[in-house]
Amino acid sequence: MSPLKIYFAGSIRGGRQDAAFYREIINILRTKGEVLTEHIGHNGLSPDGETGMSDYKIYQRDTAWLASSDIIVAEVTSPSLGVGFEVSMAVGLGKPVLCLYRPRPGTRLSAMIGGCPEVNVIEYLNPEDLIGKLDSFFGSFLRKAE
Ligand code: 6K6
Repeated sequence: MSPLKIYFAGSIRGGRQDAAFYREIINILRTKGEVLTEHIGHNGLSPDGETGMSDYKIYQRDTAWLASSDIIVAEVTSPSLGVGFEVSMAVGLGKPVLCLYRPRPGTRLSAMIGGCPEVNVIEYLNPEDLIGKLDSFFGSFLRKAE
């Protein structure tokens, strides 16, 4: 059986303050399948970084990866237009969507994510806490897919 293709989404131009969390989450997700977007966790990826790729090329590449994936996992604590767009696109394509969110005083998850029946949301405190929650989510996800 081919490995589960996981599209991981996390803020880039929305701000890189959670990049260390993205790296840890990607490492956990790699135990569940193939992560198509490992670059989201890279240290060198800054909001204004020069990549040599036009925005159009980035859009084409990422939307093609998203369309080819089996599941989208988005870290949504740090609000990002691009991540919101990807979540909405995944819902439109009928893909399973899992959003990961760290609740913090004074902020709330967008109602467009938390209120969407097609979006699964896992709240977590830190990567250690998330390991068990992802084990349980992917355990039941893979059982249903069988
Ligand atoms: C490097 C430095 C700045 O920009 C880059 C290259 N940009 C991107 N490379 C790869 N994926 C991108 C890029 N910009 C946006 N995305 C996609 O949108 C990713 O899949 C992220 O999940 C999401 C981030 O959106 P923003 O609005 O926070 O940038």
